[in-house]
Amino acid sequence: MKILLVFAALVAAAGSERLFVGDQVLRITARDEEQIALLRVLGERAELQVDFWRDPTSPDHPADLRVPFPSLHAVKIFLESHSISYSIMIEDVQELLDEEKKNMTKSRRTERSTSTFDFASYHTIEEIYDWMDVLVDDHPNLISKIEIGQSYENRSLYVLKFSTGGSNRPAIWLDTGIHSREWITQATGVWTANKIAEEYGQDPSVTAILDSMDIFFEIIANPDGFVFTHSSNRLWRKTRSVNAGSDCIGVDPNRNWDAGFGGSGSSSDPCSDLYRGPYAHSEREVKAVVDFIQGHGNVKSVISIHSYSQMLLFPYGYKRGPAAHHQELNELAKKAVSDLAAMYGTKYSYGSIANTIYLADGTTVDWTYDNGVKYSFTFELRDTGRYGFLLPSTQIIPTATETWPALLDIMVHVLENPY
Ligand code: INF
Ligand code: ZN
Repeated sequence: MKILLVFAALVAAAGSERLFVGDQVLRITARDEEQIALLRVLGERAELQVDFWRDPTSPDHPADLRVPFPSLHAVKIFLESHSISYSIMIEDVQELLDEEKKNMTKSRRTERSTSTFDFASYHTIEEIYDWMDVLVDDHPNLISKIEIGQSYENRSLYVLKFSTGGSNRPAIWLDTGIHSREWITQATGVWTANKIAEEYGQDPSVTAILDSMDIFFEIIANPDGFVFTHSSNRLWRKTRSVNAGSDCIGVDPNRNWDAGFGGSGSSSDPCSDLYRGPYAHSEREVKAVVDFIQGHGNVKSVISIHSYSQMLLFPYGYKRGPAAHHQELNELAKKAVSDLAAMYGTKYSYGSIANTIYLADGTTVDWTYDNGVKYSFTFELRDTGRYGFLLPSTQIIPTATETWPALLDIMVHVLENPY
């Protein structure tokens, strides 16, 4: 087994896959604003190449930081010398990546012999796009696949359309995977799309929803990034567009929307993971959704799914003041997280983006909300940091299963509260 792993590492190295041998993820608890400021300084030291999985924001909200092996010593000395407390969440990032890869290979073998899609495994873009065609073939009167545009690297941006007829019915939009490394989201997207298909005609709520509304589901909202997470760097978050005047690649597609674009909750540095891009909607992956939602004109709810942190969030992110429908969104979020927790006890926090995590400008749901979509929500799925973006595939089905009642709560509320 050891030999196999060494072999796998060599194969990976022979390709151009980035390895994370010895990298650790530290959970850091800053005790005051001064320590938070020190953590920002740490993040700005480019030579350390640290990667904030969760940003330092407030003393009651710990930061998660991936530290490359060569920087570990310096970072720990820095933290200790400033008396900033931390614990080690992930001892060796590469070990989790090796495990993840092994599980994908194992699952692929059983899928080949049984010709069934394994919802409990992570998949490549080819596997997911092939599965979409099978789903459409199996439900020709309910589901169709539409292409809303192409990515920067010219991949199709596919959306599954669930519709039982009518013309331009009120619609619900769902997206997963806009941040490519958040693999639990695309996996939850696949499970959920399948669930919607299975439950139409069975579950009274799903049936009622689809008898008068359409659902649009973009499962791989950032295909270039997703391919890159499989081929080259498992922890890639952004798009893959080339930035003029910089060697750094990509834009944060959750800072690129025209809602408070360019504020303090994003970066103007193309090398940052929070780079907002040269102008709003510069990213084809974002512009395609903007054009779709505007062209449709009857989208009543947008649910944009991220990970990790276990939160259900709603506007605003670019300002602290409450949204006009704060009360209603807050009540609905409260019910949704309570129904989610009822399944396995998984605890979610909820509230506006700015007051629950941090000020963030140019985000999806702020743009949709400001453009007339009252029911705009963002989920942050499991976990709270034990595995972070590297959530084991054994948690895919539990995560998707517990999220389902929360999604249904929102969709039923949209159905029952036409506007
Ligand atoms: N975190 C938040 C981010 O984009 C998620 C988020 C969603 C922020 C909506 C603001 C609005 O910074 C992640 N995952 O993407 O860790
Ligand atoms: Zn995200």
